[in-house]
Amino acid sequence: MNNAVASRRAFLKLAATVTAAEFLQPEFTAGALRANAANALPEATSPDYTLRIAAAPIEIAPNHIVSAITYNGQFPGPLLRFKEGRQVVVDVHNDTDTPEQLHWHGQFVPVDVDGAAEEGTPFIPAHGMRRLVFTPRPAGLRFYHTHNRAGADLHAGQYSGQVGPVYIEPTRDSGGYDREVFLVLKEFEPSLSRGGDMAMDFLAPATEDKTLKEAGESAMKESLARGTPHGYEVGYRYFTINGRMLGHGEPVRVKTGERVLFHILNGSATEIRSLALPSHTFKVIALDGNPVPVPVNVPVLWLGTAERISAIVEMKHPGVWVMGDLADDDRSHGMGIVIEYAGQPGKPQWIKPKPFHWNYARFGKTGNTSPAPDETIDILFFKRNAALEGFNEWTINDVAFSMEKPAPMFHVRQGRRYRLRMRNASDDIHPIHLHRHSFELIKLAGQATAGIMKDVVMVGGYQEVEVDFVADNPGLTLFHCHQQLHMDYGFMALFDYV
Ligand SMILES: [Cu+2]
Repeated sequence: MNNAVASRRAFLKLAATVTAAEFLQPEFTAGALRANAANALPEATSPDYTLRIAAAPIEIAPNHIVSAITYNGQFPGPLLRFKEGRQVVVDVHNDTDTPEQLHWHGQFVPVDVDGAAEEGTPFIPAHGMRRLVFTPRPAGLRFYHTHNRAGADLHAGQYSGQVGPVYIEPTRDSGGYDREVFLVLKEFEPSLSRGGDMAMDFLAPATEDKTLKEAGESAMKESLARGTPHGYEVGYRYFTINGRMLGHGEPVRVKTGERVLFHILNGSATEIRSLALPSHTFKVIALDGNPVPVPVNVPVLWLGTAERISAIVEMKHPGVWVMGDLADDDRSHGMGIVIEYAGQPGKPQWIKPKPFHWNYARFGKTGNTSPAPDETIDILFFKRNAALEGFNEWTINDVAFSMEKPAPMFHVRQGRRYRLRMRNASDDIHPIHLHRHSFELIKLAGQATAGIMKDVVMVGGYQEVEVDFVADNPGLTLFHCHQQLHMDYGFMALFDYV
């Protein structure tokens, strides 16, 4: 245990049980307190944070209340601020009837803390608790969320309210901003439909792979020819930022000349989100919490499920604005937040931005300057249309993941650098996540890049994406699409260290 934290906790504990006179005696030195903490008091240590999983009403607009499973009765869950490298104690109580998993997304934690049953993390028992002790890293915007399977139950898993932000403060802050604002994007009241309307044409480069397209389209054609309808998709009725529909939460109040650092998290179970602020640009400084090599200004942000963007907005166009999703329907059902300059009257204005393509490589170093991998692993994503009671089944290298036989598919050795060559034979965009590690973007639909470290990457329809990771955190490691409907129906695989 970190000594500073231990002695502070021990101090609080002892301060409560000894009189002031006793406390002033010389044997109560820092050393004695530390020894006490190490030997006698570990179980009595109070946690840095306590999270309680329980159903609670969430008022997403005045008199408009949804019921959700939450952390500490609120949505989003409380912002947890950690210091990089300083050990923390988090108690997680589960007041529901369902065993839970709390996943520390984007952190390099061991398997028993990570929060994925597939890796072997113990469940937080129904009406029980687990104490988690770990060292937060790396610095930046992370988050925590449930890792339960939902399947066809749209009240379960990440469809409900179990999402909260984590900010791990770096040992040195680069500064350059006046204040921070955290935004969590999340939909409520999901329902199943046949076919969706998700934006598909925003990713750049747009280069599709002919072989992948032929494979995907012919499989789809055969399925439809047999009379199978399209597999289910999920849609939502209400859209929120920080748990409030557009116009019904506190606006972000700003002053002219301020530089506001927005930490934005897509907490959706299934959706890709966009965000624009009319007359302003976002200077993207970090993707998935990790500083980018080339911070540049962009007019629009796109975030796949579970992605995070940290971006500075210089407030230099006074007014009252809607920062919102480009999709009119989603924005008019709540996906936005008002940005209000001091002393500016009037209704919030929305102006549709010019078409803009999202290319991660914009923030990376040009060309392929990354070290060569020790090994390349080929990974093929495939959709079996409506194969599981109307739900699409997803395979990785022809295998749909199942908890009945969760055998690791990929084997790595510690210290080696692996290139994952991901090929997507479906027309969906998949936000692909690797647990307990970060990866470097190497090639995006044919375009080389370097230096961008992420833990989720959107792989476009019929596209190929390459990422590298160093096997430096032994233990079972889950690799999956972060779209709940996809991961729940096969789109997962395990890495093990051999
Ligand atoms: Cu997916």
